[in-house]
Amino acid sequence: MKYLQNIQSPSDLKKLKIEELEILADEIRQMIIETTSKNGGHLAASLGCVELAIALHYVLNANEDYLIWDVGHQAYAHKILTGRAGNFHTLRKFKGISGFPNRQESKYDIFTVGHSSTSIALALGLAKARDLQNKNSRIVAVIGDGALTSGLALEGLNNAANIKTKTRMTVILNDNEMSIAPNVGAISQYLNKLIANPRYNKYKEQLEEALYNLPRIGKITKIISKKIQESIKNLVVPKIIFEEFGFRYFGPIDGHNLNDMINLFDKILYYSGPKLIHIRTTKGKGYKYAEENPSYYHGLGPFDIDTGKLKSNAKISFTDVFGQTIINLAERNPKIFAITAAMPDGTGLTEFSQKFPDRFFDVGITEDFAVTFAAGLAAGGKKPIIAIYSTFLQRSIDQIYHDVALQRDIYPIFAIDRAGIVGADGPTHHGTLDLTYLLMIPNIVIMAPADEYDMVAMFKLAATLDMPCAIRYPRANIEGNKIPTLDEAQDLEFGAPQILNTGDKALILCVGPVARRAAKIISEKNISATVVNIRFVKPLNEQFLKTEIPKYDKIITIEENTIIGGFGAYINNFINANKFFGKQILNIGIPDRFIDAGEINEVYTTFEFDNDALFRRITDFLK
Ligand SMILES: Cc1ncc(C[n+]2csc(CCOP(=O)(O)OP(=O)(O)O)c2C)c(N)n1
Repeated sequence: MKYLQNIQSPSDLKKLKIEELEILADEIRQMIIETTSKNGGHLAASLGCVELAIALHYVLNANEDYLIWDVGHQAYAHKILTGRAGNFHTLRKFKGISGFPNRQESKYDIFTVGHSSTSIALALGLAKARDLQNKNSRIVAVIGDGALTSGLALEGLNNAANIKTKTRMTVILNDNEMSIAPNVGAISQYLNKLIANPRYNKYKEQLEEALYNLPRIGKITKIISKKIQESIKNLVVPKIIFEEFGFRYFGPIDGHNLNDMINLFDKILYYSGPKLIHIRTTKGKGYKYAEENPSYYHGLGPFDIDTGKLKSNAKISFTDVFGQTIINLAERNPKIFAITAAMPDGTGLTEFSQKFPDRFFDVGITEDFAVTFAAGLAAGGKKPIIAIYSTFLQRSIDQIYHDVALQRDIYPIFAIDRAGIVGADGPTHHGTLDLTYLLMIPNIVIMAPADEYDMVAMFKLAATLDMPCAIRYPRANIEGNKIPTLDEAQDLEFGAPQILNTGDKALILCVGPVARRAAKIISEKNISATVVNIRFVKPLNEQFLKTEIPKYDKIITIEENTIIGGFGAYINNFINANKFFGKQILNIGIPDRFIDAGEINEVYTTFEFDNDALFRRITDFLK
């Protein structure tokens, strides 16, 4: 690593020549590939942004300018260039370097991010604050073509040229034609048109030059020339939407050409007003397998560099169970539709999309739209299943409340994946809140499977219910080695809990797979307690609870959700409301703080949720 070893901070870059920066880019790529091959991570997007990160840090002054990465999964080169090369081997590890920009980790990470499409709004806010302080910093937001499809990003564009907010800032649109899967929608089609028509900028430059050389006759020439420019331009090229939004548009330019990018950035980042630079990059650039299959290498676990193959043996996950089950359901029920917000692979819907192309919608990174769109489908007589990760569904709380539940008579199904601790992606991605935000909404059924049989039975049941249903399941493998068919999973009675152990010292009410862990601990350690897989978090099975709770002095709840407003709190309310006074209660769940990244079991230890800690906490409580 000839050049990389001398880069302690971005200012060290400025000592290098372009040819040397090109070698540095190779060294950074090598580091990214080696580290992600061991630790897993967001490989393809980060490989696509190596030259961009170098060019930006070369031009910007990191001590006074601001560089904001949207989502942040593409920012590995940025991390390496900003003093973290030495620690980069700890990427995504417990107590290691975060997989996303993190404000607490480095002053060069302007915001902690992980959820998409925030960069333009953040940049505008920063720019406005800068203007009010009469400072001169350059502010750059880097956003992908996928992230640009979200309403939040478009709201950013809409406000950038607003009279009150019109300000100097730059959006760099990193266009690789991919979201995680190929990008979708009109914006992506439009960007393709723009790329197919690169005449625009050449033409504009020539025209500007010609006008500059005209004899000056004051303001009028300027105004007339601008008008001529506009009208001729509209004849020869597609309208530049970004200019209609008040941005100056530059591009498309090659996002792997350091020379071109450095020259352009150097020239225009101080231009007044909002600017958008459209760069073209290749996702996965420099690693053959990732270039060939950028979706697969978007984010993955440890892999073998030579073959590109994953190191871990494929096991069956809850996501796989979901994917197969809704295919099985859709075969029987033509009303079943599936919706993903840009994550067909991650949510297990790829096969469904191939089998039922007309009943599948990838709506881009638009979790809020996805829910409201599903409400429309449901009102039109369909049974839509919206598959979204718990953390991203946070974007849709109002849509679930207002567009679904409040309607009273439309019944979509929410398939909430990655509920609970997700591991190496860390606090931006842990699904710690969904029970809380769903419990507060009336008229919705919330289920949580403890295993694959529960899971299949729950989807089967949800497809028949005239109520909106949410089924939350973790990023985890199932214990068994096959996905149950619809017939193998016994029909589930609405509200029916499952009693896993019986005993007299305590009633332990559990949500999701932790029920099986708790039952195992209880039986292995010979603790006399009743362990219940509650299955239905809402509505509670009042009859069952009214019979069971009075039998015990001690009640324990266990859930992989924040304890604030979660299942435990819901049970506490139930106990109070029914005047079961004098009970001792222990609520086990996720504490009221942000939870770090790491292997799931390591992360569990940080809040005493691993098996040893559960045993200790239960036995202490029973003493
Ligand atoms: C709100 C939200 N939804 C979904 C995701 C998952 N996600 C991470 S990156 C990504 C695709 C982003 O595409 P793009 O902006 O084009 O960047 P690229 O990976 O192609 O560089 C998605 C859907 C997310 N991070 N945030």
